[in-house]
Amino acid sequence: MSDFGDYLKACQKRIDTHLDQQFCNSHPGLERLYAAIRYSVTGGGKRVRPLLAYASCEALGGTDKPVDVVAGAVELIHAYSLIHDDLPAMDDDNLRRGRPTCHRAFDEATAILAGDALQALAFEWISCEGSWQAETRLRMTTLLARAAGPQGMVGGQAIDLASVGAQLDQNALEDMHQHKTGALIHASVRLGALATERADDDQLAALEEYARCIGLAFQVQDDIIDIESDTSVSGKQQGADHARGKPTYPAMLGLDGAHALARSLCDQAISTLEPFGSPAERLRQVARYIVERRF
Ligand code: GRG
Repeated sequence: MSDFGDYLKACQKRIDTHLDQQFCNSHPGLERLYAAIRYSVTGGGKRVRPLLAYASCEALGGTDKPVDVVAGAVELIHAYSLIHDDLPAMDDDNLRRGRPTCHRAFDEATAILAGDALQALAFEWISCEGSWQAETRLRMTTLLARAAGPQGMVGGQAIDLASVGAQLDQNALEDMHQHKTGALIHASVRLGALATERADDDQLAALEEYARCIGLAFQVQDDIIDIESDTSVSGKQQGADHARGKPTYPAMLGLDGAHALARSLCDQAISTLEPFGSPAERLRQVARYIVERRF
């Protein structure tokens, strides 16, 4: 088995190639919209969600079915969420991945439409992929819709907006993140498994628990990075979210407590993979990567 760094690069290249191919055509009259879509989808990013879909598929022995379709769909939903999250009505950010945000590089209306288009395309890709049975496609679209919508990511964003300046306890903070970030991470793991069309209920339940743990660990680590990168630059322990009045794990548990929580969630995630044996090694490595990453 190649080392994880090589695997990560191979998955990133695989999804980048797939996405490039989907958006290489010109669309007369829609050049600006497609330029904004390409700008947002092909502009880097760690590709954690596609990585999870690939690794989850591998845990079930892999497939000759097109797992790139679900890996691409979750990345489109992610890209759409970042475009809309950066808008003036939300976080009003000027930079994303070291470049101007979509609405700064283009304009607000184009950014809104690019996000809307990406969301619709994610569902189109899954529902039109004829390699899966119709029942599988229905299951996948329902799963992704719930993860993206008010019961998932959009609901989490609404809770987040309502919580600015509020005192959330740890349960409320976890609930917000399980919706806002965890739901799509969860969908990525499950969709990778469903793509094989041979995941049984016990395997899906185990993967669900794995996804719950790493979804939360991802956010805890993100809060830690936010603080530590800020500390190293300014010498002050105040991350961007904390500065915006948003509750964070380091603020609630202290930096050491947040590190301990991330490690414990990673261990829990890895322990749920025992029944899968060695095919789940990539998922174990992804769990470690999520809590060890520095950006
Ligand atoms: C606006 C509909 C709508 C939803 C917004 C998920 C979300 C809800 C907003 C994303 C903004 C954000 C900073 C969320 C916290 C989770 C997070 C760290 C997202 C960034 O994901 P990465 O680190 O990004 O995977 P890259 O750039 O690597 O793709």
